[in-house]
Amino acid sequence: MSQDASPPGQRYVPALVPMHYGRVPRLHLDRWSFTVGGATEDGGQTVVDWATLQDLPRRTVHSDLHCVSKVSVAGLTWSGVPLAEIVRLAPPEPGVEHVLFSAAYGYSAAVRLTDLDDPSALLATHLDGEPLTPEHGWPARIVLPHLYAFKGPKWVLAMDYHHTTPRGYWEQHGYHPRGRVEREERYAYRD
Ligand SMILES: Nc1nc2c(c(=O)[nH]1)N[C@H]1C(S)=C(S)[C@@H](COP(=O)(O)O)O[C@H]1N2
Ligand SMILES: [Mo]
Repeated sequence: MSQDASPPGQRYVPALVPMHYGRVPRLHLDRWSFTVGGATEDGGQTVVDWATLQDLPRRTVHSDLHCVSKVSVAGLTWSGVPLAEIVRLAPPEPGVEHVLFSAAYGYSAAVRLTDLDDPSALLATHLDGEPLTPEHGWPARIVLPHLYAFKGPKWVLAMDYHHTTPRGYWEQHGYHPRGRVEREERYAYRD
């Protein structure tokens, strides 16, 4: 859809193939929730269960997916709840600049709070008009099209606010804390 020019260093492949470590988790909707915690404004946790999620505003976004391993897929249609709505529902303490998303089996990803303001940033439940398949993150995954896709956990379960830069799974392995595709922020370098 938006394949005008490849972002720096990326090569387009025809279709989305599942890319993750380990097995596909089996989650249950009646036990599923997305919990917002850490440095929240009210000091507590907000638990968004599946029924609550259905009542939140939704948006559909057309975007490309960019894996940090240099493979991209064009023209995906995601829909779900804008992450800005989640932040509005459960705001952070003043001064918070980071979040850490956590998913089933210990996967996690560190994201700058300002990157959640992007109108394309979603807690996505659908891909191309259908509920997510188990391989692609059912029941919900994070979609941040302007960041490398490792910033978007499938099978996501929680978001925690942090005052200092957290390290998720790939950030602990030397990948970039910010991860913007247009700036080719793939790796964190030490001096
Ligand atoms: N829970 C979880 N989410 C994940 C990953 C993972 O290993 N575990 N891999 C990430 C990476 S590196 C990419 S490129 C995308 C791939 O999305 P896809 O499997 O739907 O193609 O998922 C991201 N989300
Ligand atoms: Mo990736």
